Amino acid sequence: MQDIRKMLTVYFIAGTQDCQHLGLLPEPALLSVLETALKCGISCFQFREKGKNALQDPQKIVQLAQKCRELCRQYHVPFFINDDVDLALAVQADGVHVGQDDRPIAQVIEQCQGKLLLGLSVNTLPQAIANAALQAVDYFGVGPVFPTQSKADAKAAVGLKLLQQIRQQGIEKPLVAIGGITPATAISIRQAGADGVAVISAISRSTNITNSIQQLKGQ
Ligand code: TZP
Ligand code: MG
Repeated sequence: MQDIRKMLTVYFIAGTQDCQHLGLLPEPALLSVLETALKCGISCFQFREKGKNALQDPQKIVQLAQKCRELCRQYHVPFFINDDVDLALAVQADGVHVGQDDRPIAQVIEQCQGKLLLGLSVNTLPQAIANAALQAVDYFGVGPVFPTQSKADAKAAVGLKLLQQIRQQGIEKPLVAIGGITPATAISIRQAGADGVAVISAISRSTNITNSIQQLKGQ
C-alpha cells in the first residue's frame, strides 16, 4: 500500500494526441516528452491513446505502447495502460486503469488478478463507497477535480470536496487526483487527502518540465 501511494506521487498520463503542439511526428513527440518526464522524476506513467486526434491503427498503438513500456522499464517507473486490459496484458504492462464506463469492474478484476495492478476512476462519493472494499483495486483516480482541456467528454469538475469526503468517510484506499491540476494547485490536492496528482497538460505542455515536476511533487 505504501508503495502504491509512492507510485501515485506524480502520475503522468499521455498519448500522441497530447503532444501535437510540439510539431514533431506523433510517436517521436510522445517518446520525447515521456523520456524527459522520466528523467525529471515522474513516479508512474499511463499510456492513454484516446480522442479524435489519437492514433487509430491498432498495430501502431501496440508498437508505441511497447516503446513506452521499454522507456519506463529503463527508468524503473511503473507503466499503466488506459482502459484496455488486453493491450496491458499483451505488452506486459505493470497495470491498467479503467473508468466507470468501461467493462464491469468484477470482470476486469478477474482478467487482471495476479497479473496487473488496477486503478479505477471514481467521480462520486457513492462510487467510492461502492468500490472501497475491493482489495483488487489498488487505487482510485478521483476527478476531474478542476475543469480540464485534455478530455473532451470529461464529467463536471468535482472540486477538492470529493477527496475530502472520501477521506471523511474513512476510506483509506490510495487516491490520485486528476483533472486540471497545475504545479500551483498540487499542494491543495494533497491537503485534501490525495496521495498524488495525475496530470496530462501540466507536463505535456510545460515549458520547463523539471520545474513543473518538482512543484507537482510538492517540493
Ligand atoms: N480524466 C479525468 S480528467 C482527465 C482525465 C484523463 C484529463 C486530465 O488532463 P489535464 O490536462 O491534467 O487536465
Ligand atoms: Mg476509461
